[in-house]
Amino acid sequence: MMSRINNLEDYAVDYRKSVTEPEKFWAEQAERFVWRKKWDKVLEHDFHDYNVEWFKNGKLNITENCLDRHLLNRSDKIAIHWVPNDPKEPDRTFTYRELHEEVCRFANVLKRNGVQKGERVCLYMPMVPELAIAVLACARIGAIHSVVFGGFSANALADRINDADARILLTADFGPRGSKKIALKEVADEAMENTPSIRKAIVLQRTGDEVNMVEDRDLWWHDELERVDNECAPEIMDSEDPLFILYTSGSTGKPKGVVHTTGGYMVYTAYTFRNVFQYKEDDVYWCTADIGWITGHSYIVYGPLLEGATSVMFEGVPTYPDAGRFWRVVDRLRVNIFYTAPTAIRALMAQGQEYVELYKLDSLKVLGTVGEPINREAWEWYHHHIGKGHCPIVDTWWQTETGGIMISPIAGVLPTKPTYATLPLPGIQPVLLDNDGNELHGNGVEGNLCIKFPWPSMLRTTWGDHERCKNTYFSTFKGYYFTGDGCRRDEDGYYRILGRVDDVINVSGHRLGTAEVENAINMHEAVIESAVVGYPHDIKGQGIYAYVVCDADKLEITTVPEIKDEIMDVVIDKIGKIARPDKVQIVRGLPKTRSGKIMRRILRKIASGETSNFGDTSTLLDPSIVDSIKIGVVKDE
Ligand code: 6R9
Repeated sequence: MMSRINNLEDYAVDYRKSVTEPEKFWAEQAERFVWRKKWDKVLEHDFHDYNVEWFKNGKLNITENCLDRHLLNRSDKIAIHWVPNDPKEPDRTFTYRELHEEVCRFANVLKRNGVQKGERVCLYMPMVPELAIAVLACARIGAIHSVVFGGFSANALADRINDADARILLTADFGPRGSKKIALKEVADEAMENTPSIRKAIVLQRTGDEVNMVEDRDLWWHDELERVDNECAPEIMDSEDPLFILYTSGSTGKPKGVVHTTGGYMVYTAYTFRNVFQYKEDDVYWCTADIGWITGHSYIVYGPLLEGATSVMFEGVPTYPDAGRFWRVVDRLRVNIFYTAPTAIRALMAQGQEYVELYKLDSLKVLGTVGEPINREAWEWYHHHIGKGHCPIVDTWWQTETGGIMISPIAGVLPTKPTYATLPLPGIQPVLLDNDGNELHGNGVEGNLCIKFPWPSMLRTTWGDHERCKNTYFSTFKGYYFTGDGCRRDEDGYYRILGRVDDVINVSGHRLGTAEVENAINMHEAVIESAVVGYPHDIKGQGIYAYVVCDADKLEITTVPEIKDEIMDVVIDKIGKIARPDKVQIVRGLPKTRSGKIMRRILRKIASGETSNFGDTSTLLDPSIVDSIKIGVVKDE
């Protein structure tokens, strides 16, 4: 059996097999793991009345595969190397043996507090090792974890707890982030005023600052650990038992609880981690995401541990204490594989070269990006200044719902192309559909990105509402999983994600990707980033409205009207007159969610003259940005 894709031919062989004999292909991948009982059938599926089962009736525990399985050969290998927010505080490391012990102990804490198999545990934690430990402890005893990013508000937290009917909340006193401290316990207290299902909160002392503890409800993490031993046999789970719920925002309604199950998720996250990043036994891997997002679940916790990797886990932010923080950690820990988001790359790029030049970065072999389309300028900067021109960049396209990476280069194996996610991984059958649902064949086409065959880590349902899952993902195009993204397959058959389809604008009958216009605008040397939306236009159908963030230093030497003209010229130059923005507004920042996604819904409303009814804005990082944009809105001439 081929264990890793080493060259283009391996890729072609694996890919072909994954399409012609999918069950055989994935069974071979699954054989690498410990199963307490083998599956009866690899796959059963129905994309019409949505139902998918992988490794049916297989029995296993994912933590046995993440931890116990490595105790023979990797027990002293570092599993997690944790780097705290404050560089003066010491790092903490956990070998596979130590991590195994910590997970078993905390699993016993959960059991002691009455957590049963199948019950939901909500985690609202800083990026500390205890978060990863607690996630794995849930999986150890078959409880379903629901991690809520530490930046969400009390209301958002309460909604998620209530939707999942969680019984236990795991939290901490405070969460250090840059020069600030997030008052997690205080927010949790406020949330728990409206969460009748919560029986107990277990509170980690992270900073040691004083917090309010409610008698009979709140327990100290360290006290609880003293009451348990470190033996905990893994609960034997069915392949299709839920492993976790993770809430994600859609274009409408309240956040959905995306449900992932055990067997397929395990096989797919391990397979993709090993292949996409080409992880080799002694490599040090660092994913800068937060465990509160899917990237953290699949590529900080499960994927790397399943593969016995050494991972860096980072508590801080890219710009604290200065914009060289990432690169200092890379040099100090000799990081080989570095995986981050385009938004971070752009933020660091804007801070200037001097923060990069201080560091060697000679340990780096592979770079990755995830979460949004990467613009060409950021790609080139990452490639030249961080990768020194020799590290392949894996631009990984996937979603909370897909569980793992779907379209991506395989580092060093598939040739990369700036701004392209390139080709589907084995097992993934993407298709592009026109708006009437017809498959677009051949190359040089553009359409709605759908997937036509199941893959092991796809979402199984949305918590408590299977109809919603069917309606959101399987009803727009009958018989297909609809991603919500627009995509182009170029002349070479390479895939380029154009952004959410709801962001496509149509100007005088010409379809334009907002990302495409932004890429052009971002080429202006004074521009840090931009967001483009469509707004109703009497003559053209839709006009183009551009919100642009400029480098303050560069803005000083030219005037705002000059910059606006120059920006329009760049767009005309890069795409053509049809893409020329009708309105350009220089703004101090874009309304972003805490995960770095631009809330275009708000920008579209402002551009179309609305000043209220922005819907759910609970995920906004800095709501004051919205007000500042409203004040400066560009009116019709
Ligand atoms: C993993 C993650 C999913 C949406 C997705 C798409 C965008 C993610 C991308 C990308 C272009 C990439 N997206 N990766 N767009 N290139 N490499 O981010 O999950 O938070 O659910 O977001 O993000 O629009 O549909 P999630």
